[in-house]
This record gives sequence, structure tokens and C-alpha cells, in this order.
Amino acid sequence: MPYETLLTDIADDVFTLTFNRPEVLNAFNDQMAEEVQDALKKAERDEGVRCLVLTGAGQGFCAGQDLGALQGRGASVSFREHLQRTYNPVISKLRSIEKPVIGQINGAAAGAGLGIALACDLRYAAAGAKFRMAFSGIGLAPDSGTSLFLPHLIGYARAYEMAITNEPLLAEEAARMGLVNKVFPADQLAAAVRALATKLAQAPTKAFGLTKRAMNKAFAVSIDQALDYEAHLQEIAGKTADYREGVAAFLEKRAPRFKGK
Ligand code: LHQ
Repeated sequence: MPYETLLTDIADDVFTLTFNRPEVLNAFNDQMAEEVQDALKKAERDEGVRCLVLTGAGQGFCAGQDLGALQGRGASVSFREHLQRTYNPVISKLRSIEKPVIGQINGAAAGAGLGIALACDLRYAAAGAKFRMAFSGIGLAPDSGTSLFLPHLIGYARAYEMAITNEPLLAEEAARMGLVNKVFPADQLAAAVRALATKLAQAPTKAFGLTKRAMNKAFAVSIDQALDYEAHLQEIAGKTADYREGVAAFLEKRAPRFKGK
């Protein structure tokens, strides 16, 4: 398939999607958001796909929004619209696709990239992979489903702590907390995921899809309601001076000076 920001592959009924912007740890630009949506829709429709694997090329899994690309678009961007057009459909699709989705977390997962990792059904991670909320680092509120999935996985206090300290969590600790299913040495991760994915793809995947539907239903707030509410809050956070300062400081590689405004 002719994607510029992704690699895709189908083998043994397993669809593998690899984010492929390794120079920015596979951070998202708009093109990548469009291409991921297209690839997921096709994988959902394709009866020859019975399990999905998401991973990243190079050192990272996905660093969320490409801050350079966003900065280049000036102050007029509506974050609500941005989220509704980019990450929200991706997260929503990952949850509604009735086939198991495995996150092969080869490296850092941050911001919307963490949201994508958490929206997968299972996470197998490379030893040392970093999980970071990242939003508060640039003066923003959580989006991409992180406000819903993270407290469910690790409990409110640890989720809120991760959000406000912005400290990265390493794969080993993430596994102890229940955020990651299993950790592997980096050079064994792909083989472990492949073994699991090929096994799942030959299993009763219709029942697996219904299991996912049932467990989605058990969220007190629906996934789409949570995504809409996040987009509303991010519209507010995106208009603050702290957000502008946070992104400028990141790109200038200096510590931010936040004012709480
Ligand atoms: C990057 C990025 C990046 C560009 C690393 N962009 N270059 C979107 C927009 C609208 C509304 C609000 O919501 C959203 C959703 C979001 O995702 S907002 C959050 C955006 N993401 C971040 O703020 C993450 C920032 N990055 C990090 O925290 C760290 O880089 C992580 C934890 C991902 C990785 O840490 P390290 O392994 O220590 O790598 P590094 O920091 O040295 O980064 C390696 C390179 O990647 C570096 O470039 P360089 O030229 O120096 O090698 C970074 O500048 C670049 N990079 N993230 N998001």
C-alpha cells in the first residue's frame, strides 16, 4: 500500500502497521494521522486479517504529536478540531475493531503515542521502553483516551501522578503496575509478538471480538464521550500561555517557565 509515513504488511492473517517517521520517534504529522486511519479501516474490513500488531520503526514507538509540525501551523489551530480529525478516530477505531490488537512497544510511547499504546488490547514491550504522559510537559491536558485508559489500567493515583509529574515509567515498572502485559529483551520482542499474533489469528477471533465489545461496554463513560470531553478540555489548554511556552521550550531544548496561565 502506498503510504509515506507507515509500513504495512500482512502475513499469516496478521496485519502489522509500523509507524515510520523514526527521525522524530514516529511522532504524528497530519499525513500520518490520515494514513493510520486508512490502514486501520482496511484492516478492519479485510477478512484475511484476524489480528493486528502496531509498532514503530527505529528507536521509538510513537512520541505523539510532532511538535515541530504543529508549531509550524501557528496559533489559529483549534485543538478540538485537530483531535476530532486526527487522534480521536484512531483511538476509537482501535477500540471498536473486533480483532485483537497487540502493541509491540519497541521504544518510547508519549502523548497521543501513549494513548495509542493504551488503546491496544495487549502490550508487549522492550526492556527499557519509556511510557510518558507528556501533555503537562507542554502545558496541556490529557487526550487520545489517556484520561480514560490510564486510570483503568494502573489506578487513579498513579495515573494522576504520571500526568502531573510527567516522569517516564520504564517497561519493567509499567509491567508491575499492569500497564504492560510482558517485557522482553529488545532483540526478542518482535519474535515474541509474532508468536502471540499468529496464535491469536488462528483462534476463535469472532469470540475475541465479542469479548472486546463486552469489555468496552464496561467502561462507565463511553470511549467516544471521553474522547469528546478530552477534546473540549484540550481546546481550553491549547489557548494558554503555558502551552505556547511549553512547545517553544521543547523545540529550543530548554526548561519551560510556566506561569499557570
Ligand atoms: C520529537 C518529539 C515530538 C517532535 C521527540 N515532536 N520531535 C496534539 C496536538 C494538539 C493538541 C494536543 O494534543 C496532541 C497530542 C500530543 O501528543 S501532545 C504531546 C506531544 N508529545 C510530547 O510532548 C513528547 C515529547 N517528547 C518526549 O517527551 C521525549 O522525547 C520521549 C519520552 C518521547 C523520548 O525521550 P528520549 O528517548 O529521551 O528521546 P529524546 O527526547 O532525546 O528525543 C529524540 C529525538 O526525537 C529528539 O530530536 P533530536 O534532533 O534532538 O535527536 C527530539 O526532539 C525528537 N522528538 N518527541 N513529539
